[in-house]
Amino acid sequence: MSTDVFDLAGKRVFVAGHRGMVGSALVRRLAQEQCTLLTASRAQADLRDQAAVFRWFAQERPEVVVLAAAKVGGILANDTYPADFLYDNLMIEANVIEAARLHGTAKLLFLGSSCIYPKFADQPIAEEALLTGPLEPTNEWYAVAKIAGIKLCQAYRRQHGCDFISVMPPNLYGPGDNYDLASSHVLPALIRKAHEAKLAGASAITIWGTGTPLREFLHVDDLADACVFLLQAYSDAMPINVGAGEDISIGALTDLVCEIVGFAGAVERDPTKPDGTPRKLLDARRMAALGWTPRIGLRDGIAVAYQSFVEGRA
Ligand code: GFB
Repeated sequence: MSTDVFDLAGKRVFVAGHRGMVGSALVRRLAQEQCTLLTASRAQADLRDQAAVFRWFAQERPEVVVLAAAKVGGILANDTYPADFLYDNLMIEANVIEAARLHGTAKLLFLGSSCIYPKFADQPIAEEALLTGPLEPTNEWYAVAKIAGIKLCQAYRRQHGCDFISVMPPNLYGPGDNYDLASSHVLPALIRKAHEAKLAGASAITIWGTGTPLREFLHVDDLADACVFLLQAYSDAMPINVGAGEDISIGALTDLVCEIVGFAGAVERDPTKPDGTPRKLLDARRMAALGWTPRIGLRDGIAVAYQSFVEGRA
């Protein structure tokens, strides 16, 4: 691995997907750096459209790209729309990565997900576990697209000498999250369910599955900080995990959210909904060895996310 520091100062930095939860956190974090921020609305460049992406890159010539644009969703959305999750993500990655090469982008950071690792990988999951076993079926389509993105970065590094890196976060949460119950991830769903039950004086909320799966949650502002750190400090074909260091069962997470929201009712389970993978705790030792660790604890992070959810509704 190269230990050269890549300097962001004075560079034109494109955040692809700036309206999403991750992209908007990156925009907030990059505002602290001495770089010029570039964004593209869907009307300016639909990232699934190769001609539009190539045109936009020819005009704007970003020197750095953070590829945070993706079709994302929770377990049910992944399971219901496999074609969208596979096609949209493949197109976005292929178009942006090839455009970055064509137009001489000096550094590109691709965002993956912990679901790229095998369903029954040894825990915590080291980067080397990639492609060592079958995937979790509920999100294999999304995972295959994200694995293709990692492989594109590795292939472009090998064939073209491009400094393209890949970063694997666990489940993310924070401001700008999706609170639509049919398509969201678990944490925003629990916040909304507990809040609405509290307001309605309901006696119970219902969660999906058994409540036993374990998940690791990282605040999106920690991820954005890690990405800025890695843009400057990491240059290697090996994807790198950015984790929170611990996981929690969905049942315990529900209790924590209910406590923060102030909902004291019962928790019921809907066994017709999928549990997904039993556990996906990332091994973040590579990242720690570089000198980066997360700062936002889960309880504090959920309290802030809940506050911004309430403000958003007001
Ligand atoms: O966050 P989540 O949708 O996705 O669900 P995954 C995590 C766990 O929470 C599952 C349970 O065991 C769900 O059954 N759960 C309980 C709920 N109640 C709810 C609820 O009301 N809504 C939701 N959404 N879940 C996704 C992948 O997997 O994680 C993506 O599908 C991506 O590809 C993302 O990797 C980070 O953690 O199971």
